[in-house]
Amino acid sequence: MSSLFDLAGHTALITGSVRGIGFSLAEGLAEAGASVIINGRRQEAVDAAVAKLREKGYQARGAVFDVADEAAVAAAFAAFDRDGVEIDVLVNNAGIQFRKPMVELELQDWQRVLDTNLTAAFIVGRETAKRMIARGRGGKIINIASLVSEAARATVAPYTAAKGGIKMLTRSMAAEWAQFDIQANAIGPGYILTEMNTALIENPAFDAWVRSSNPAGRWGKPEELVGTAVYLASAASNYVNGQIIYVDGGWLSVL
Ligand code: GCO
Repeated sequence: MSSLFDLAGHTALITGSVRGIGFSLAEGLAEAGASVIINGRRQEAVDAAVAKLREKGYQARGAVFDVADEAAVAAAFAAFDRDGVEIDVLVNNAGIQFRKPMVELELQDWQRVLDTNLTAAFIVGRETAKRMIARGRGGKIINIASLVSEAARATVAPYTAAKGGIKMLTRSMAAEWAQFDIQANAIGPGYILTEMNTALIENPAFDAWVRSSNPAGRWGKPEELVGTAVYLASAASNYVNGQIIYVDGGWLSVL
């Protein structure tokens, strides 16, 4: 049974993985045997994250590029090609949040969130899938969705629109790439204790709302997403495609 979840010999690129959910997923995939590629926009943050994983004996390397910049993505993948790096598992995790009522929202802020949280998953997914198809041995794509892939919260419209798009992009990837033995699925985290959510965690009213809105009665922890990521990255999910698995304490399943 354990071989079903073994990632030894597989290389995983996790975008936006210098901290938070991305770093936890990178660490979990590395613990399952994968060689992981840490991505971020700042060399020093990427180097620090890689060093943390290497100190634990994991196989890790860094790739510094802005996932929303098509030319930067092309250059990064050209470097992977040159170095013989073959990505077997892609986790499209990179994401930003911007909270403001829509009537006050500037177009540039809307666009920046859509570029990073949705378009980047297309750009990096396209470059990854091209190579998976050419190699002929399939692969795994895991997109990070959200509760707001299903239901909206006021003041986070661009994030919500992007995460709704992630749901349907995941299904589009499945529709086009299943024939090449690529499985594209998503993880939908509930409210997780991450740096991006600090303002919410420290707001007593918001904290109370989160705790009262899910039957687990608490925030989730980044490491609680790892099991689902290892499942979707491994042979255990070879006949699963286009799905979102919600790791939300039961939030979306109850009134
Ligand atoms: C917010 C939060 C959410 C969570 C997560 C919930 O402002 O409501 O940032 O977007 O991060 O996406 O699933």
